[in-house]
Amino acid sequence: MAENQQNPVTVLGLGAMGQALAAAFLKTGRPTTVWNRTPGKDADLVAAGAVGAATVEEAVNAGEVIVVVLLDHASVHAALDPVAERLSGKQVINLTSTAPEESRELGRWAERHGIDYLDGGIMAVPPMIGQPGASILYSGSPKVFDGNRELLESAAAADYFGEDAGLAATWDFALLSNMYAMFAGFLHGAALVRSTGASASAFAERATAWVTAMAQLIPEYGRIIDGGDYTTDVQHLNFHKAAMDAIVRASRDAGVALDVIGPIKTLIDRQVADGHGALAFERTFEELR
Ligand code: FVH
Repeated sequence: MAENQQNPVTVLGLGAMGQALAAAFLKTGRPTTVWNRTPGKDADLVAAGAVGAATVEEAVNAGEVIVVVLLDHASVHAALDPVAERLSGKQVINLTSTAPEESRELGRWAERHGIDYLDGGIMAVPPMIGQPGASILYSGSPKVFDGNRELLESAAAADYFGEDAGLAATWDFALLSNMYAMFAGFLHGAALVRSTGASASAFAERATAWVTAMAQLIPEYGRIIDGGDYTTDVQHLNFHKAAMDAIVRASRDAGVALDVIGPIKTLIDRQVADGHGALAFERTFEELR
């Protein structure tokens, strides 16, 4: 029997992401039931062939695989706790953004109720779902991951990190940390350039090329950190301190706040003060853990 006949899917939560995921599942011809706390968000999906459930209980009864795409950890419990007994023996794939410990708590909750639990972190925005470039990171039950590959890959590339339910969220949030720091750096640079009258768009063009070139160095950062040898002949922390001091002076002169760049200066200053000035910038990793 084909996977879609074996496993009707239910999607709980029809925000922007839940709607995109349900639409991707429907496109594969899989029987799909949808539910949302506030009624009225299922019209397009029902027109495309989904079954709209009036209650979460009805929705859970209809699916063997329950995909949960709600706001946060609290909303997952708010929706699932009342139907925990109904979920027993079923598979729950939770794609709600939850902190790693919250994902682990949900894994333990699921185990107590006889539910197979897979946690996921979505590395995409809703329009990317079903398109190349979207990926979802998973951890938790290998049985749920392996048994639903076709379903999962209809939404996005699927990568499995291990049985610890908190792993996907850890990688998700690590990547988001990288992303937020990059965007915040852009905002600081745009504020600097704007002080001269140049446009943020002009800066964006140059910043894109610069960040793309600098990103090529990231694998070497990884190798150095894993090797734990921070000795260097070039651009040691003393060098970076001088550069950062100048950037901070330039920012102050331009009236740009130091909220983004200030913490990086603090990290460098601390290492130099502690006698690590001759080591590479990558040593900053040691200050963070
Ligand atoms: N949208 C994105 O770009 C990001 C990409 C990365 C991953 N995130 C996470 O995905 C989760 C859902 O995101 P979303 O974009 O669908 O979010 P909203 O459009 O705000 O929809 C939220 C849904 O959650 C429902 N909800 C909220 N609280 C409760 C509750 N106590 N009980 C039941 N449902 C609840 C809400 O229902 P309603 O307000 O319409 O009644 C929406 O269906 C999220 O974790 C992102 O971080 C998306």
